[in-house]
Amino acid sequence: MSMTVIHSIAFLFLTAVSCEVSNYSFPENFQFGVATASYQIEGGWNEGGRSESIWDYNLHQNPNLTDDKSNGDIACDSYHKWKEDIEIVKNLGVDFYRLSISWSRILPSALKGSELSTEGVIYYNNIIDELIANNIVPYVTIFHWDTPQVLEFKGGWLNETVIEDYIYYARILFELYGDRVKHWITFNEPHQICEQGYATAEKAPFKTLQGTGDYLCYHHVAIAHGKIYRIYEEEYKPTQKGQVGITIDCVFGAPKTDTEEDKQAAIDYMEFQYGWFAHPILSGNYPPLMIEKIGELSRREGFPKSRLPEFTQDEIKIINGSFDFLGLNHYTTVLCSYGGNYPVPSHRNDLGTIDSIDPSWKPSAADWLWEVPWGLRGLLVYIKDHYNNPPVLITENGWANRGRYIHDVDRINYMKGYLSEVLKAIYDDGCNVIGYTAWSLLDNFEWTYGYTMKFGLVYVDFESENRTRTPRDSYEIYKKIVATKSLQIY
Ligand code: PNW
Repeated sequence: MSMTVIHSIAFLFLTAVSCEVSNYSFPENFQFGVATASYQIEGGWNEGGRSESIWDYNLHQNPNLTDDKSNGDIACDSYHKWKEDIEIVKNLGVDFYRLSISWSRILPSALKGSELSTEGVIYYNNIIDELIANNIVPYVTIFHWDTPQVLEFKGGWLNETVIEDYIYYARILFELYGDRVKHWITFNEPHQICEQGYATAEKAPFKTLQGTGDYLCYHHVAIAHGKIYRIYEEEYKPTQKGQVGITIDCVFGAPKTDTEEDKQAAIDYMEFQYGWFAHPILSGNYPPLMIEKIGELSRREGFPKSRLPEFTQDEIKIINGSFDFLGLNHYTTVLCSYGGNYPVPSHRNDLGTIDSIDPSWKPSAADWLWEVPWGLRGLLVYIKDHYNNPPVLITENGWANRGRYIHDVDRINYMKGYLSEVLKAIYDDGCNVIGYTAWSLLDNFEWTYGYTMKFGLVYVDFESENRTRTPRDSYEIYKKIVATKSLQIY
């Protein structure tokens, strides 16, 4: 027997027995996709008149911000290799490709009223045309963390003037591409934009305004989202007939034990970690628990008013119900109980719970990601029960490892396990899940982990000038899942 045959048998055996997969098939109209984001793959950081985003600026100033002292100057070089990327997407057979647009590539001066970069406009125009020519539906994220540095100098998401700048930019995208793009995601993960960007300094712009900057940031993001949703609804939807949603990420919080106290801790956790973002959009305001608790703590801490800003009645009207679909990024789960020692003030102190994990959970290479497939089902049921079963599009889910690792059996098991739970949520629980997106098409610039952390279905050789792409086993397995709409692929 040849080595290849032995290898294939071992591979089949491993992937077939290591997790129990659901017998259900995905509904006929269920959409499968794969995702990337501009700063993580494009490179070409100063080409075609592009200006610096907050990531370019901060990493150019201080290379030590990433584990491998790297940045996104070249990344996967998708600024030049976009056609090859689309071929890889095409060969995967997915229904859609979720990409994001770099604001500073389209509008180098960023401010409301500023001029377009012709090269930037052409770059995305080509991509969109090529996707459509290949029968792949473009799903476009308008903002995936790469605020133009020009805006950050004015306070970024802490300054309410950014709302008008964002609206100017998003309108331009509708004008330029809305004839062909019918699926828009206004923001990727407000939680990470605001908490990691403005409070815990884990992401650009690396600010440490805990318990204040994070709340103010999301306040402006929510208003910008609501306003642009209404603008699209009134001015573009009648002719362009597209859909607008937002992607909210959530680590599912389950009680640590079945005591009443831990159950309540998990409820609080979900209100603060998911409701903070979802509640305004799905129910019109911040969760009552957050309004009450942050108001009370702010008073005790000597603040003249709550650190959680208040929406006006007009804003509530605009934001409430501002979605055609709800994007969900989900990777992992934690166990909740009360406690923890956090800075005062801070969002985590306001919440008042501590996260732990079950030692039986399989860890990934990322220190925040364990394989807990049932958490995804729990989260989908949570959304259904709390928010009247909205259409949920899973816009990211994926597994991290290190190294080349072409035979990535761990990623395959993770994906099958999580997709099994999606099937149970659809058929056993009646959740309205409309699609699934694998993160990510390519290994890419994984923020402060640099290139050390790999989420790709496709391995990218960052040592080679050509940034050679090699599909992993998970790419082949996902291709079969997509083609058969089933997890029973052997
Ligand atoms: C996402 N969590 O971020 C981002 O949208 C991607 O750009 C990123 O590459 C990907 O996940 C992998 O990290 C997240 O703590 C960061 O659960 C953290 C969490 C979730 C998503």
